[in-house]
Amino acid sequence: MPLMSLTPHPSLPRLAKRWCSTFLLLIATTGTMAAAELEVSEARLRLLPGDLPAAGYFTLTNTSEKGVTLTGADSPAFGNVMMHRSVNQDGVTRMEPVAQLELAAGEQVEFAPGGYHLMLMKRARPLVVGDDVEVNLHFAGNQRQRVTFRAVAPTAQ
Ligand SMILES: [Cu+2]
Repeated sequence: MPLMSLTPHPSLPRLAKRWCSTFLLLIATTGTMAAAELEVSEARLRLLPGDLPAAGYFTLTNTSEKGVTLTGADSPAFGNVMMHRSVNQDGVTRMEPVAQLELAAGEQVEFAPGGYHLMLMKRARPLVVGDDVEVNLHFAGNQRQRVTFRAVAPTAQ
């Protein structure tokens, strides 16, 4: 019996294809905006007990000279992040999904209780008040900006 048997080589085209898609993925996830173009302040994450979703609040200012479109967010600390808006209709407050939010040059938008908010679901790890949580804001044109949110108490505004 031969000690070494001839095993088929892994197909080169397949390897090349796999490498290419990895490479493309890297390009797609490293597109970050110049920090000067967008300002995020008061980024906070309001924790609720148990598995209840957390709410993300912040103020976003478009300091660039052209419009930007916020399209969503993700976070390594949560399985699912959605962009919502609370609306009051006939005395009843309900939430509706927000697909995207356009900010003209110089415009500022506030994510705050009673209005726009990020809804962060499926906590990937336990979080306590005072924790720093990374959140990536997504913008049209495959741009993203990493923001550190501070975890705050359920009663915080
Ligand atoms: Cu919500």
